[in-house]
Amino acid sequence: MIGIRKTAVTTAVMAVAALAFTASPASAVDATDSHANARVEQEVQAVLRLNPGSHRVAPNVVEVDEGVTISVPTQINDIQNCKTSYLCLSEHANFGGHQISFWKCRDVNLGYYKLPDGRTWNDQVSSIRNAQSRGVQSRFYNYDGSGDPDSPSNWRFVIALNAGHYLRDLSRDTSADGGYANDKIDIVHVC
Ligand SMILES: [Ca+2]
Repeated sequence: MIGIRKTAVTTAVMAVAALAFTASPASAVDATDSHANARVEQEVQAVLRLNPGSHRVAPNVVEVDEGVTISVPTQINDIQNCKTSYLCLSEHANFGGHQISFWKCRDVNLGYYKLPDGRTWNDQVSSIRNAQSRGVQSRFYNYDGSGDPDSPSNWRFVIALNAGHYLRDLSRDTSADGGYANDKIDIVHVC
């Protein structure tokens, strides 16, 4: 019984994931054209100001570090795109809110990057899409609260996500270090 259910869920997840990665809503693309509204502009300027060394790469996207981008939703309830070969972490469940995305294999401390309202990205992630190449696994960690946050000896494993899959609501996914994975991730092992 359990085996059958697992198979069904996996198939459904892969089908929806494929849709999510290929779908490119016309409205979202149009809205990121030269007509970015005042809120988008204000938030982009805040991201630029709060993340030293960053630069704008699209009307609603700022590259804050090599291979790391922060994007603001063009419409409040937009589901942002997650481009092929990117790992995309969203502020809200169902891929809503602001997004921080990665395309370079590295370990990233989310505490170094800021949302437009000044919060750091650690403890904020609620959903994840992994649109990297097949066979790649991303891993996510929680800083244990003491010692060097950049030292893996101070990280606790939370959850992993293979390429081609997503987690749409981390408040429903258990964390390997106890409790649930929502608003907990601090460190991202992109690949
Ligand atoms: Ca944490």
